[in-house]
Amino acid sequence: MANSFVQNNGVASDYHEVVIVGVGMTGMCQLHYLKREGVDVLALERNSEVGGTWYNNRYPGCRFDSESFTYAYSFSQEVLEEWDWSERFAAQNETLRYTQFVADKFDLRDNIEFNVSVKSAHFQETENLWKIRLEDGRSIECRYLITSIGALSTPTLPRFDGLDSFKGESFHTFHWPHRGINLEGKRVAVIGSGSTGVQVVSEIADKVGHLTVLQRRPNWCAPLKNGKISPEEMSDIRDRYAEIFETCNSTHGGFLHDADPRGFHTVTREERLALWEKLYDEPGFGIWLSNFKEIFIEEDANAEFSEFIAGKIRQRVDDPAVAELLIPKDHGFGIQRVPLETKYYEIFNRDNVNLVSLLDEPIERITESGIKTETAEYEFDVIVYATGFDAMSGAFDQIDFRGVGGQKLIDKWSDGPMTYMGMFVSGFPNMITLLGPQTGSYSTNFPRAIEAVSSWSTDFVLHMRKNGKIRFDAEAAAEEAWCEESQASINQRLLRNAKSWFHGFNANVKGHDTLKPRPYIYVGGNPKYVRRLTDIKNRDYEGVTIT
Ligand code: NA7
Repeated sequence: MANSFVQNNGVASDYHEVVIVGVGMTGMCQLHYLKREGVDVLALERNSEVGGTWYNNRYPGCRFDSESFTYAYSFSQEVLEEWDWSERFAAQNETLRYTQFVADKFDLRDNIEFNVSVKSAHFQETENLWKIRLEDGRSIECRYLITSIGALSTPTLPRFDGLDSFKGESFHTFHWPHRGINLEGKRVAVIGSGSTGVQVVSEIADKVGHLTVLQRRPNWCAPLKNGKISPEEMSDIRDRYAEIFETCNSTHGGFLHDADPRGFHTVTREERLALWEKLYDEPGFGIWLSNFKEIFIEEDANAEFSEFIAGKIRQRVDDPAVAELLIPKDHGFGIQRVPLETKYYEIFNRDNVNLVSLLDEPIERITESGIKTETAEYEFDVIVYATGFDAMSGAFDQIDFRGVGGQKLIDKWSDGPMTYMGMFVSGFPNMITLLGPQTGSYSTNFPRAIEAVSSWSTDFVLHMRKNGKIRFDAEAAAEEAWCEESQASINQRLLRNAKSWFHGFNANVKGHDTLKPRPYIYVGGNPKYVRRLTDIKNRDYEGVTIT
């Protein structure tokens, strides 16, 4: 690994042209792209392995809801030829193995330091460098700092009294013990009914003694319809990879699924029902993304479709009272992230599963032996918190980022993020936030967006080099305009009303327990986002001051 040392205030520190923080799917891609261009790059990873999300999350049931073969990296024909996916929606351990396979193939580990946490990153104005301090006391300097620290990498626990008093085992799903845990015969509580909670409870219901699902607001879930991929199917997929990625790059969400071209109002109700029945029966996010566009824009269209899904829930859950508890009343289908499920609703027909609605009986405290709600006391051996993440900006808040004039990023973002394209933050020169808030990636099948932004930022670093430049910064006006454009992309859609992590909302985190005035996501779609990036590059990096 190329590296050199610079003297700073008499202290020698490790120097690299680029330092990447975080080596999940995004950091790996960025590292590979820079490495193959011969850039001196070091990547820092707090885990002992690559993989990010797929390394950390070990809870039972953890798997893709993107089709495996659309989630894969497309940049290497060799990897596409050599890697077989075993399931349409691969489980966590398979995806982790995939990331390790890619890391080995491109010798990425040579440029990664594992088990290191970044404590702070301060921009050095006179030298135009970033000084990064690690938790172990060392420091590293770099010309360009690239963050790929994850959108959902800061788990959050509820703010209940007595959290530490529980005598049994309890953990957040993100911290599910890597050694595994035997739940046989145990009384298990799972708090939370987002994508994670839904995956966990569906997987463990028939393996535990008794399962209590503690649900605050229900979500609209739809069938995943997973299945094995046979060798013949894999061979067919391999033959079609080019076409698959071309399609993904052309759709709003970066999936094979794309909106029905017909207008909601131009077809009859029977035709709408026929489409919905078909989509409900098909694998993946089709039910969300291959629907009529109006579902996400018009209240009435959304209500009609939500009622269709409510009917499905009523059909699948035996007890009508339980079915009603599982049907969201505060938001329509697709306005929040849709959990994809495998026999989720059917678990509530089992004798060993019960549902506690926290809207009816909020949790008062955690006790030594379990959970006390306003109306009852429950005893458990294990409590699982599937309570989500301090999304998108949470990982940034963990590091003391300081830009020009010592400005703290956390202060700049106190009313919500301000970025240019989700990639640059004005006043924080020489920093690229690959999966930062307001990137196009959040409304996209991640790897499709990851490859686009990593490739763009690689070109950008090479452009800086080629032109002998050493400093860039986003223009404040460009940043302002991007915030407005991101907000406009949200305002057009019903999701503007969602109280969800899409908007950085998290009732468990001080400062995030009310909606912020600024947007966290850009939902204009991947093709439009990538076109914007291309235009910016073609216009000599418009909106970025390069000196
Ligand atoms: P989510 O989608 O943020 O879900 C968190 C769940 O936890 C949700 O049902 C919350 O209910 C519930 N929650 C959070 N705090 C509490 C408290 N204090 N009391 C009761 N219930 C609570 O996170 P996930 O991990 O499921 O999914 C994150 C993403 O990972 C997912 O979208 C995929 O992209 C992968 P609430 O809705 O706030 O009432």
